[in-house]
Amino acid sequence: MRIGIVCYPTWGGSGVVATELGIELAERGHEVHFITYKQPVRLELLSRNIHFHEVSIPQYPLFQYQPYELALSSKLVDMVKLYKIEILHVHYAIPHAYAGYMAKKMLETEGIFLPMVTTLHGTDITLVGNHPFYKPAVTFSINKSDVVTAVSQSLKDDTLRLFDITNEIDVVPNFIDLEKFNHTFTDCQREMMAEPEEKIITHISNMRPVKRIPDIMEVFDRIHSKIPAKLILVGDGPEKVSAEKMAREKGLEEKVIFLGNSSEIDKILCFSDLFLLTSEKESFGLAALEAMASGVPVISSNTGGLPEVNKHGVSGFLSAIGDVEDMASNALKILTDPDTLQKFKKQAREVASKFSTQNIVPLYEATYEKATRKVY
Ligand code: GMT
Repeated sequence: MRIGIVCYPTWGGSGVVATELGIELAERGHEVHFITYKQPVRLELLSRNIHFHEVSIPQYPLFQYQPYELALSSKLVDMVKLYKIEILHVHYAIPHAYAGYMAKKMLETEGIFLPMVTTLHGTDITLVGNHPFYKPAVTFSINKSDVVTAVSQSLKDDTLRLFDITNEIDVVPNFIDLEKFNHTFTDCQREMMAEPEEKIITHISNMRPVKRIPDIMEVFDRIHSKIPAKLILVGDGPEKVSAEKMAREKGLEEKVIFLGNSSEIDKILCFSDLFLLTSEKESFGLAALEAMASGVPVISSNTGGLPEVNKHGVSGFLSAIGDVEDMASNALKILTDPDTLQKFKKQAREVASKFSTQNIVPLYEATYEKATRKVY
């Protein structure tokens, strides 16, 4: 099939999922066209089956806000016609589903019928999308999509609770390329990060308030007071500065390493012993799945879709949001006994294997077939 993918090209789960999906679909013989304002960060290599079309917005002094939806929908119309794109898959409802629907309607006037699949990722529903300023447009674009998918049952339930939905929603969980995270590096370069006796705790996110970065620092402080440990924080965002301040105030500046954004997540996870994810909201928790696929157990909050990914007592432990004492005690349960750590590492990988590319990508292909049947 010729598939158009619209996503956010920046660091962040929805863009990563869309990019990895496009790469996998191309490997399975589809022709994939990414249509977005920048080349997606994880799209390092353009192959014969992968194309990237940049959406540019001409700057005009009259506009206080540049009309991205307009530029995107016009670009979609052009690309669909030029490359004979057969299906449009938009990731993140705002504003992609809205722009996609406008493109669909414009194409219809020329007798071109474009099926559209919308994938809901999380904050487009739970944080931003239900703001009264956006809600009518988000509801409309979900209801007008030919097929709607959500990345977890929890996100589906939230969508049905928060919006007036008349459309069906299919759950298609996020997926992981297990091979990429099956560390075959002979040298994980652990010694660059920590002393041999130190355990390495990792957190990866875009460091927005929803991730509760102060909880990460509190949990680590409690772990560090009991065993030698280092904390590696990967990513960048508004909470980074206060995390740096907290590390200094707690006298942990030598023990907390800020790595910034990285495209070498697999290598960082290779030498990690434990992954922390303390979020207030998390529709799925792709970062937790990446950790599990690397054999890194996860200590997380029990919000949203996290219990669907991180199995309590198997791949790690779940705690109530903000319960840093429980999180630290669970972390120590795993870290202080080498046999327990090995057991959780193995189990984390086993749980992750349920979300393999091979298991999940065919579900997306099936949604494309379903959307096509709806339109024709
Ligand atoms: O919160 C993030 O890390 C970014 C955000 C996004 O929109 O890119 O992630 C959302 O989508 C990811 C991919 O489906 C999910 O794994 C994350 O759980 C979800 N984030 C939230 O729900 C807060």
